[in-house]
Amino acid sequence: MKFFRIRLILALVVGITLVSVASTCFEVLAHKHVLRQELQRRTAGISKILQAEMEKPLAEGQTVEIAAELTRLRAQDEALGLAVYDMQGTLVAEAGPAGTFGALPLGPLNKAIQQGVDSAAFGHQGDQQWLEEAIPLYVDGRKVGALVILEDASYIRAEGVAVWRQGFWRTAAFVLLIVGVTLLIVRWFLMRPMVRVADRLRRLRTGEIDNLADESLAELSLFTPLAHEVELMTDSLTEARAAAEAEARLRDAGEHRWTAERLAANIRERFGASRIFVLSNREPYMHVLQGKETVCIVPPSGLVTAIEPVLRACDGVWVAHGSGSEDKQNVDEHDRLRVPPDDPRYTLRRVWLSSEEEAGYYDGFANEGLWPLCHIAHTRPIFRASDWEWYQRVNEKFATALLKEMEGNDKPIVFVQDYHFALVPRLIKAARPDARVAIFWHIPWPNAEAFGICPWQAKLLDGLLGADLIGFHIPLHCNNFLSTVDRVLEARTDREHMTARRDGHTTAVRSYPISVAFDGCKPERKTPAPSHDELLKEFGLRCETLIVGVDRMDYTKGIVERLIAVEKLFEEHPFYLERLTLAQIAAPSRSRIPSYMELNRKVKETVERINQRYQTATWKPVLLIERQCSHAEVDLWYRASAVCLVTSLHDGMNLVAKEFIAAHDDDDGVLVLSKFAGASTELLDALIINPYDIEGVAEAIHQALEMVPDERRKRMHRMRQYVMDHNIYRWAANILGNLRELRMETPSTANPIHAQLASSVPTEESDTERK
Ligand code: ADQ
Repeated sequence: MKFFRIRLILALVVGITLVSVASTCFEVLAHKHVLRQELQRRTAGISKILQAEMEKPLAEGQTVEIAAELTRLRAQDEALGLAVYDMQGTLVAEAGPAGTFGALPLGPLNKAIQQGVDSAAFGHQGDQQWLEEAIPLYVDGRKVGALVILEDASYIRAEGVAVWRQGFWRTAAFVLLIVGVTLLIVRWFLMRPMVRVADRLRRLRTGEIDNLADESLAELSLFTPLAHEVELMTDSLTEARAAAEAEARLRDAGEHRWTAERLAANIRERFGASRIFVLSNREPYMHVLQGKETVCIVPPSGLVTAIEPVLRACDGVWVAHGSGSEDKQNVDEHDRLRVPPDDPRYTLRRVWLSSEEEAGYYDGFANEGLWPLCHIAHTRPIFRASDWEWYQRVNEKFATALLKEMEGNDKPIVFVQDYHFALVPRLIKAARPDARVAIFWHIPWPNAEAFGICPWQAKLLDGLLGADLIGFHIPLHCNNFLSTVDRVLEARTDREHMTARRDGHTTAVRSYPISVAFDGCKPERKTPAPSHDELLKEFGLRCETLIVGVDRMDYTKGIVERLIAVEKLFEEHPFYLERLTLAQIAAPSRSRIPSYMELNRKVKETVERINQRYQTATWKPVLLIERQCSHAEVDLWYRASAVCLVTSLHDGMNLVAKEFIAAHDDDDGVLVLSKFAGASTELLDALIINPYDIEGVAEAIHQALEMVPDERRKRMHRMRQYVMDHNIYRWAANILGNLRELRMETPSTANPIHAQLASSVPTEESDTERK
């Protein structure tokens, strides 16, 4: 540090001095130049006046008069000397210190006499400096001699010296000031933050991590990339330490809870050289514009949380639609990039879709056809032949991209996501029989009659049966799927082993309830839950109790039914007026589709109606927040809310229910949950409701609000334990583990592992019974 300071001071002194000397030198030269020009101009002016007065006496040979006149003029102009010469260059008369003109160089004089032009030159002798100006003298247009004026120029040098002196003192002052300020800047803005960072890293190393999460590195903002890296390092070290401690705790307690690290280790161990390829419509990293800057964001999605540790562990490939506005500018020539951008571990391959492809495949067939087909929510599916064409073409396009990525990889593992890609498993398997292919269907599978509405159901089923493993959230969806296969295709289904066999290929059908990234390994939050007043302040509102609903704006989520149930609660229990607020956070979704536009209108209309009926200046029964929030924001609303309402008319699982439970580290809060959400099969301590029964929902909310704290805590605690044990890492480990265990068979061989996998799957349950 000492040497650094000395080196810094020396560098500053030398640098500032060199710059100052150079700048003073220019200043002196410029100043002298100006003074010289000024003197020349003044002398030339005087000589012109004298010229007229000398010409006549010279022509008449009045030498004495000339001398007298020169003496007078010299005194008047304070010139150093004046002299008149004849045409032979002989001194006619002079005024000035004796001998001055005899010692003069003859340059300007000769020029004036011989060439008849004005001429000037600076001369010096010892300390003396002068300007010599010579002008020709004429009589009747004939040259008769020359007049020479000597002006004192010594003051020009003196002024130059004065400028140098000033420059010296200025340089000295600059050096002192700049060195002082620099040392202060180094101390305040460099050393202090560095010492803080070093201290932070030391505390991290020694395990004193308690307060680190709350400390920001704002002081390091001057070095944004460094601060960012330190933040990342702090986070990953903190997480790694917490994970290691949690693992040790779990091992000690003989538990086998899944964590991201355990999942990664498991994948590395079990999959060896096999590479994993994931296909989904939504990409895990998206490049978008924020202001004028391109940023890489992670779209909120549970899938990224689950799949990322897997892909990181085996350096896999994720193929997805490149939907970010700046995505195309951020890929290589093969449309690939390495992600996560801060710590590249796997490859993201982006596939581009035209607006027609998106409209036909995504908006049309997937979201206006398959989505309402699979959800019994009384919105009629729309099947257009043109959309089906696009769906097939886009499935082929993604399959081609996937196959290209798989080239050179032996026995790859392929994990396809969701109803957007029903045809992909068959396409992959046909081209690469050595691949193990699984598809997870994130939405419900309805009963066979309902699915029969789809004109292309046989092709969809055939596409799906190309997979070795098909996953649904709950056993009911597995059974519905097998019933549909039975009814539509020539295939042999086996309910005991939960398989479907077609053209010599067996597909296992299993339930894997998806979940959230909650493993109890994150450092426990020390901050108390935010008060609802803090959250409502932004909207100018207040209340005593907050309840929350978080959904994509989708007609399957029962948002309108929920609002009407809350209105019913106020009718039945006016006690809650001015006390209770429902915060409904709704992310805009699929807003180009007419049924979604209609829902949006209906939700707003219902909120306005209820609010107009009951609201006061500082309170509203319903606060509608229509935007996509970050996970952190949603988490604050969950924590500040006493009750969470999940009123789906039909839902594969519903992650909001599990997120609410994971957020409540105070072991408090009540979940009101639709019996038509897959989550209701697992979260038995929630208050289970039928969203179509408005009075029933209103009463359940009332029951939730009145539940005694002890009961609330017991229920929440049990649900938290359950979600922790059945988290998203377990989900991913189970699917991929089962896929790995499937023995790849020749058409005639039975697959004994199916029996083993099927043992946990219950037998068929009637879909109609459940609804
Ligand atoms: P979704 O229908 O999207 O998923 P869900 O499971 O509820 O439904 O997940 C929604 C996710 O979006 C949650 O993580 C939630 O936090 C988030 N979200 C909702 N509104 C938000 C907002 N305004 N701002 C920010 N985030 C918001 C489909 C199926 C589900 C199944 C999942 C996973 O329909 O049944 O559970 O896939 O398989």
